[in-house]
Amino acid sequence: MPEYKQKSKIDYSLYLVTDRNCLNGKNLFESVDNAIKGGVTVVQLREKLASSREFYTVGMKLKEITKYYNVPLIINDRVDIALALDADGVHVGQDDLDAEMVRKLIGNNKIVGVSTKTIEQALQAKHSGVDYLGVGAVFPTLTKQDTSELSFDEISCICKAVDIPVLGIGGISQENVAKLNKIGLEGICVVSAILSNQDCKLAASNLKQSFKNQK
Ligand code: TZP
Ligand code: MG
Repeated sequence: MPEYKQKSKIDYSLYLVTDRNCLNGKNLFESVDNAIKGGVTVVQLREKLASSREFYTVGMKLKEITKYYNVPLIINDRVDIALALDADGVHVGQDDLDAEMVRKLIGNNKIVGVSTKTIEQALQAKHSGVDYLGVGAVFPTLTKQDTSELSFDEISCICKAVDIPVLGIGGISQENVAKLNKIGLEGICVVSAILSNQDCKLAASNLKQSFKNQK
C-alpha cells in the first residue's frame, strides 16, 4: 500500500508534545523551531484550554514551521482541527473519540496515534489501524496530573505485543532517558525536558544523543 510505505518512513525517535504552560515565558514558535533544529522529529500540538479558533490559529503558525523542516505535525484530541489544518495526523487518548472513528474521519493517509496503558488497549488500538502508540507515564511527571506510572516490564510487554512503533511518555529527562534504551521503545515523547529548558535546541540534541532506540 503506498500510504503505508509513506508513513513507515516516519522517524518517531524524538517526539515533542507542546504545552504552553511549560515555556517559562519563552515563545512557543521559537521554542519549537529551536527544538526541531536540535533534532525533534515529530511535533504534537496539545492545547487543553484554547478555544477552537485559537487552537486553529496556533496550529496554522506551527504548521508553517513544521512544514519548513518537513517534520510531521500531529494534533492532540481534535480531529476537526487536524482536518481544518490539513495536519499530518491526530493523537487521541482513551477518553477521546475512539481510534476506529478517528481513522474513518481522517482517512488512511494521515497518522493516528493513541495513548495506551495496557496490552488490551494496545491490541485494540492496533486492530483499529493506528500508526503508533504512546505509553506511560514512564516516570513521575508534573506536566499531566491525571496519569500514573507504568513499570518498565509493563512497557516492555506492550512493545512486544504490537508491531507498530511504541513511544514512551511522561517525566522523560536528560537524567533518566538512558534507562529507556533497549526496552523496545521506538521513540520518546517529551514536553518539559525540552520546552522548559532555556535552550530548547541543546535540550533536544542532548536527549537525541542519549536515547538509543535499538530493540
Ligand atoms: N501524557 C502522559 S504523561 C504526559 C502526557 C501528555 C506529560 C508528559 O510531560 P513531561 O513534561 O515530558 O513529563
Ligand atoms: Mg486526549
